[in-house]
Amino acid sequence: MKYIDLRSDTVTRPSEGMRKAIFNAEVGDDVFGEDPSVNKLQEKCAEISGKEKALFVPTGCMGNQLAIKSHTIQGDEVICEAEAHIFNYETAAPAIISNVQMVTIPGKNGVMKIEDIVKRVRSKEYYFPFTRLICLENTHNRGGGAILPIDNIKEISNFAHDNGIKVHMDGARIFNAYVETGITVKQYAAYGDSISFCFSKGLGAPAGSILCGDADFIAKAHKWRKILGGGMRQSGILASAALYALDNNVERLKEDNDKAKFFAKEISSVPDVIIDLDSVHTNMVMFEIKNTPRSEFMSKIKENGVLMSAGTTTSIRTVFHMDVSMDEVQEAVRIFKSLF
Ligand code: TLP
Repeated sequence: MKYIDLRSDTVTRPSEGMRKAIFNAEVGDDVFGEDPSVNKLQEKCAEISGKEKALFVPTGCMGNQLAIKSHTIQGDEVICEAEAHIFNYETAAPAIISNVQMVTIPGKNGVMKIEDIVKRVRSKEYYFPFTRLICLENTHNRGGGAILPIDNIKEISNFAHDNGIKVHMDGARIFNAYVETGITVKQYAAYGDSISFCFSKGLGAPAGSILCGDADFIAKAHKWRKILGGGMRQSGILASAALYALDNNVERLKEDNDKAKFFAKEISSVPDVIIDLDSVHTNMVMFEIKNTPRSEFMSKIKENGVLMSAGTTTSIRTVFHMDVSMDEVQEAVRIFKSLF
């Protein structure tokens, strides 16, 4: 059976144009710093983010973990929202790699209130850990793809910097926010000391993410990428796909956001569906089904040809991307409604 795959935008496969770019990629040994495609990508991403330097990394997880490792020292505290990817889906890597303690703050759709952050920042007594870093996630995965309001980002960033705390933004899907708000990656990144974003999600590349920051920070991250086994050789093969994605697939993310909004609105008319339409900002839709365990619903809809994934601890997640056409979205809605 050919499924309509709404589990994640990570399932997108390289398009023909992207495969041609990969085929024609100029490559060299990036451990020697000699891969022209990687160097071009890093320069381009430094420019996009307005940071001094950028480092190509295999995954979004590695980008986030290198950021934590490079900003902190052992025993520091790192604040993030309670549903953050860094805290929930990265296999406790901050504890393993950076030996830091995570402080989680419950938010709404991934948005932390400044007063909740202020309360959790440690005073300087010797017996407290040092609050070193705040991690933001934009768009927010478990927040249902929600966009962090720019004023909230600004407020948190100003507070952090006034108190000697660094800010990292996990911008895995930052371009989904950009096409919706018109706020550029550079504008979002200006409030943080570092930002990471992914090419392997809605942008459609097979693998790869980027970490951007100042030169000292990227020098540390570069060393730690090697320590963690992420020093790649002819990775221009992947960087060329990322360059193609930046040139061709950014503006089209708006279509994915629109597909999600269409889907959300349609399923909200089903009385058994619990959904907050106001939280659907980009390419994800989270919902619950009254009186039906989610595993049961997900199996049922799978039998009918639609794949979905788990969202938060209770919700079901659907993600819209370039490998589901509008016709398929309409078909998914039809199948969905037929189950009630
Ligand atoms: N998210 C994946 C799963 O891990 C849940 C998905 O399907 O959405 N930051 C954010 C906000 C992410 O959503 C993800 C991937 C990552 C980082 C990690 O990226 P990868 O998978 O490249 O390590």
